[in-house]
Amino acid sequence: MKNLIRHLLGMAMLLPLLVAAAPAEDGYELWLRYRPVADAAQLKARAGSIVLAAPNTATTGAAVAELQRGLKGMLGRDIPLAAAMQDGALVLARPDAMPELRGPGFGLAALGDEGYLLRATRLKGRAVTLIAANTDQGLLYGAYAWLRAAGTGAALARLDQRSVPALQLRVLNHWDNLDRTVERGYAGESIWDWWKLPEVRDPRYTDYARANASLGINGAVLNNVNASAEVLTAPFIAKAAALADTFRPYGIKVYLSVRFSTPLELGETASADPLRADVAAWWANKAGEIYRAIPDFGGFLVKANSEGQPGPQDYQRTHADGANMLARALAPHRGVVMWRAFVYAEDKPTDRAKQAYEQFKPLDGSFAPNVIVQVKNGAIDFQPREPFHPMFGAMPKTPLMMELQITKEYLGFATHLAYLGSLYEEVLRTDTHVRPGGATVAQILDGSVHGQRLTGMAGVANIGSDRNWSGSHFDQANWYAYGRLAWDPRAGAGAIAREWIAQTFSSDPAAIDAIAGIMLMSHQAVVDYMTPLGLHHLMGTGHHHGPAPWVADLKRPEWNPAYYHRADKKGIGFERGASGSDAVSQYAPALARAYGDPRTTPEQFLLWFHHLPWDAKMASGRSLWAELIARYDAGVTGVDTMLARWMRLKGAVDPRRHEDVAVLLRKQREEALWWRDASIAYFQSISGLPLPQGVRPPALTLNQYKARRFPFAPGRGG
Ligand code: BDP
Repeated sequence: MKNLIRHLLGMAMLLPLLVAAAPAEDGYELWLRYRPVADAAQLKARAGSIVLAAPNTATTGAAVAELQRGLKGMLGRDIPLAAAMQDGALVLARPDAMPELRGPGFGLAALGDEGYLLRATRLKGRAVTLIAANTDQGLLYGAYAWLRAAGTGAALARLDQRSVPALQLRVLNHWDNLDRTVERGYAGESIWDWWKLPEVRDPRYTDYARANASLGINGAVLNNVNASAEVLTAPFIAKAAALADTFRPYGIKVYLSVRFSTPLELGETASADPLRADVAAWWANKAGEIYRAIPDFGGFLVKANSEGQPGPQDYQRTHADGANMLARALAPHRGVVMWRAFVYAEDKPTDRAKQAYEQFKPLDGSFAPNVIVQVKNGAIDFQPREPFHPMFGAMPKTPLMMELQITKEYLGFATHLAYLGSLYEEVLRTDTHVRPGGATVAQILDGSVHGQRLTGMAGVANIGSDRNWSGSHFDQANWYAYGRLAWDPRAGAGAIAREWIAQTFSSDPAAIDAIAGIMLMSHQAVVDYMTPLGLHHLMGTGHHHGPAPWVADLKRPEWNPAYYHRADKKGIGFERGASGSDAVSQYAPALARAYGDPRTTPEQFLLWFHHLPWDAKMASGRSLWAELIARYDAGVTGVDTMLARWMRLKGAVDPRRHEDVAVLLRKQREEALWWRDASIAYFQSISGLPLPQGVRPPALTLNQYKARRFPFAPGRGG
């Protein structure tokens, strides 16, 4: 008894020490935490040593180092690099170093330059795990895939996976300015410390590269699409080159956003007209200078003639004239131009949603082969929910890449939990109807429908210098989901969420279920409390924080929320059917018909495509007015549920991150309520209708909501 008491006392004294020994989780490690796994025995049996049957390069070195780091974390042991094959070895092999892999049983030829094969098999009489690829890059991706399999509890002894990326360019777009502010960034300053580069290379740059390589992201556009001419001066090229050197072993190419008028602004030409020989020569020389510093430079991203940015139209030239001139400068170096289709002009009365298609569709087929047109997922601007952009499927002779926003400019910044895997999946899986039998947006992107060679996807990064990278723990999942979908646009958002949770929070199946449940309901909740039933662009002016559906006095009509909802005494919504702007006609005929008629328009897009009377009858049997209110309420209830479910996870998730998330969910709850109340107060002032029975009136008056100001909201950039 005495002994037992002494023992217990000893334990009690030890406890604080044990707790102190486990470092508090601050999110820095992302999904590469490599914590001890439940089934250590199987892992031990499959990873006794590492054999490198491939050249020893910076990239294979990174693959081996990551395997060793991962195994050290998951098993608590240092795993040696062995020369000879033993049972239980992890074998990283290229066919040129291990010719037996050329056999038909391995099918390596089909893996291309980036794919990999993971297989539990026998080699040289030994039971091993093979990680095979044709290139070092493929081996690195394979190493990460094996670590993911190990970390998510896959049956390693039966492993047989092969994977090839469906898209070629899988890039992050950083909207980072050279002064370290980040346009639409909610995770602190830019991670690029331009001032200290190129001499100071923050170790974080390597961790950034590791995280991206683990997902297959192979490019980073370093600077804001609203680009400064300075980025193409010698000092900044040297800074970009330092980052490129750091990323190179991880297969990540550096790209730059360029300002179309750069030579003019730097005072080196008298014009920026793309058809002038001196302008073209300037760009060709500049490309040469860049490639001398960065031999594998990826190319340029260009925002031209959009939101006040200069472009070829300033000289009565077309987007194709501008893009092709830059493409010619990059072509000798195998660089590409990613030319953005996010254009709308203030002098055009046309529905903003129609303008990109109108400008680009006639140019189909006139772009140089190394130009890819970058199109946002929807035709307006990264709204909580949008129908897919009608350009997808409508440009059979032009490579198109999709631009998704990972940073949550219109979805509550980094404070609201909104898992964007659901949003991305919804767009990618939509049938464009451009051919009989169907063609999803994902199939348009992967080039299989129109035979495109150049393919890609871009994600506007949510990364900053916050310790947790993304401003909140759950925002890391959006970076993760983007990367996984850029590799395989047909992957499922639910499966991706589960995989992320297992590596990030907990490998306990019950916790994974509970967290996945929260994530998978989050996007709909945000849509409901912000912009239900197809409403869009109702956010606060400039910063886009919070509701401001009442704003109607801004200079450009399409900057006003009132332009988008068009609510009046009789009804609400933007009529884009034949009797309105006829934006529906930009879709394939089957979709144009469906979207053109409110009875066949999916309810989630109803007010996107139609202006309807307040008493229109909805599927639920309610009037549109009552339905709208019910949706706002559902959004708030959704956040209540998310918070309640999260609170039940106390103990299942480490205390620090549990509390971090709980604090944000409480803030989200307040803000969801604010969205609901302010929106109802405003729309009621327009419709003049009473609140349906039992509906709680807004807490404040409309004027009180209108009076809110956010002068220091983050993300406005420089
Ligand atoms: C909008 C942003 C703006 C960007 C623009 C773009 O509000 O900051 O510059 O898109 O994508 O969403 O060019």
